[in-house]
Amino acid sequence: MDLEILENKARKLRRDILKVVASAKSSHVGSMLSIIEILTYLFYEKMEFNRSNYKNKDRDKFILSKGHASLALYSILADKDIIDKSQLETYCKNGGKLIGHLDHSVEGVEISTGSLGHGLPIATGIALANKLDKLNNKTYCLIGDGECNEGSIWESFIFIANNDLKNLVVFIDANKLQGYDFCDKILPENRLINLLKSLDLNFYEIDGHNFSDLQKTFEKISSSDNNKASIILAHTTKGKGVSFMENKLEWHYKSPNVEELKNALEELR
Ligand SMILES: Cc1ncc(C[n+]2csc(CCOP(=O)(O)OP(=O)(O)O)c2C)c(N)n1
Ligand SMILES: [Mg+2]
Repeated sequence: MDLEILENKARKLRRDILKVVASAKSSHVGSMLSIIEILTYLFYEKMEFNRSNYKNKDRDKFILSKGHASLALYSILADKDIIDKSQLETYCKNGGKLIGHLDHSVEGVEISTGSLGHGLPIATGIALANKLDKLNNKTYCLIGDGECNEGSIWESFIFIANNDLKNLVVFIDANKLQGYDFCDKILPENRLINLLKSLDLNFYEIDGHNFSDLQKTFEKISSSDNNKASIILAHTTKGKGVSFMENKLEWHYKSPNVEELKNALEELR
């Protein structure tokens, strides 16, 4: 793993996202910035996912269950030339194909998401189907901590625990915030963690902005000798990388004005 390459890529993705969100005057920039290291690690280090193989049946699959962070994935697809780079400029604009919630009609997108609680059940089904087909691939799914308030997430976890889905890795983006408040004011994180531990799956807690943590966790996953799925609770910061956006509720919905964009890009030089 080349740390410098990954860090440069993460910075580039953050810059691309900020410019597009500012131009579109759209929401959810904080939700995108918290998952950049996880996505960078998966798409540039871990998964086999590129222009030549992304349509193969036996490729690794990635499901972004928190589909309101769609632009984070679209930016990677543009960076990998799977969609046209100029398409990013049409994001959330009239007549554009890249809408604010993830859309599977876009090349490289597995399923449409945005209604919270749907991505994990579908990822679970994909992992089960791939296991039955004896494919040697993995399915990765990324859900939000607020999204864990959805009942369908827990139906999925119980099903996952009962079905030996070793080929499934679920990330929880624990950025401590959801749409209208801090998660702890709604359902405290320690309850969530206790419930996750009770599932008896492979459970890891990491710093979700630390590439070495990500790498070490995947080493543990590949050396584990059981058939269980893995859950990685990644502690992250909403708005990560832009000091005035970090851990601030308003950046769930707000988009940066000209001055704010300039200051944000300055921090990410
Ligand atoms: C079923 C459903 N209810 C409500 C919403 C509106 N909504 C969009 S994002 C969001 C907050 C999600 O919080 P979290 O999962 O923690 O993601 P974060 O924004 O922190 O990345 C809400 C309530 C939705 N998209 N789907
Ligand atoms: Mg959250």
